[in-house]
Amino acid sequence: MFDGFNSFPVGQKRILGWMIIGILMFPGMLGQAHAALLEGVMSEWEELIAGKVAEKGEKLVTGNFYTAEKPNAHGPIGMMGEHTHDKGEFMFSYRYMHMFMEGTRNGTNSISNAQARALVPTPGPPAVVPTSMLMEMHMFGFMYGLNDTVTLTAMVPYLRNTMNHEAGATFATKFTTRSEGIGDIRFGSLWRLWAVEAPSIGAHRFHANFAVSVPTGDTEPRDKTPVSNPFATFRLPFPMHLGSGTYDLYPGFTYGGEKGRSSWGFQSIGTIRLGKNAQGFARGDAIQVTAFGAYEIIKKWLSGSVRFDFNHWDDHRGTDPGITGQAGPPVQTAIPTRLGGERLDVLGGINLLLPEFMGFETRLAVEGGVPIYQWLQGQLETDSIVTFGWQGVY
Ligand SMILES: [Cu+2]
Repeated sequence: MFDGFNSFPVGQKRILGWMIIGILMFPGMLGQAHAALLEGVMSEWEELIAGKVAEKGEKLVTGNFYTAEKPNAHGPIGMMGEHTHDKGEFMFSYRYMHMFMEGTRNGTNSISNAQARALVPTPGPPAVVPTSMLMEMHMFGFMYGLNDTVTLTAMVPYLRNTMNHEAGATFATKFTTRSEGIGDIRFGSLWRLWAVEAPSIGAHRFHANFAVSVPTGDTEPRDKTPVSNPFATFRLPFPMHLGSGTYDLYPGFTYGGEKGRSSWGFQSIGTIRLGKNAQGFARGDAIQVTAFGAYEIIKKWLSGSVRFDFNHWDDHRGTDPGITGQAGPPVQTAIPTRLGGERLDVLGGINLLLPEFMGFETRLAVEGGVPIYQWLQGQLETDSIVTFGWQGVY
């Protein structure tokens, strides 16, 4: 996906990474007249649109990113960085994500445990087959409107992974492994680009997303398994890791629209891994493209949403000999060239806005869905994704 970028030497990538982080850290140096970065640059468009709405007797408003309090002023809770804040606003959030995977998929087909095992080459004992996995993530988020251009963001994840397996010639041995702990902490910023609105065309807002994650998550989790030495712990394969081990960049672009009780949005975010981690590999680069529509069902209280979320992620680059070189039967989740995939999910969501209390605006939201398309290379397929969330704006 980002092959051009991957061909850069690692040193250059590091320098590029630090340059971008540097830009992130000094948004205060902006002193331009417009809060939205592309205002003025887009003046020809603005004049064109202003002319159209003037025919209806309306005046075009530019540079307004503020949305009146309504439940769908924020996007579905499964999205992040989809709204910006005005200067001085704080937002705290907590999300709980529950993702359940069961059965193996190769290409777009579900396959049996015996077929999954046959995909894993082994000179010795037959491969272990993962049968299901639960990924739970608690996410603590923070947003702050530094000025009317830049919103700063931070996110601390806490993960718990549980994977069930079957092993042995007749799949008679069943066992579970777990990993749990803090994931990769992410720091970011949202940059307001351009906004226009008029009664007949609604509001249209554009911002850029930029974030970087630091490798705070464990890339060497261990647990006991009955298929190796039963008295020793085993280095768990890649999907059980709590972080990437690399500094990762997340550049992106977001558009949000609103008219009357309806709102809609589009967002695309990339994931670029800088270099390789201490174990000698990098997770695959990735891209996410998501689009939603929402409607305010009960005014000022409740909105519903439908979202399509597409994700593509590449295979790992390199491998970790500490995982692949272990004694015992092999497993599909330890093959780095089989970990790339693609998925399209459809999700339904509800946002609930509670009445403002002492200047504090509280929201509760839920979003859940299922994949409608999945392409994998002999890995566990996703069955369901649910996210609950709480947000408080002060
Ligand atoms: Cu926010």
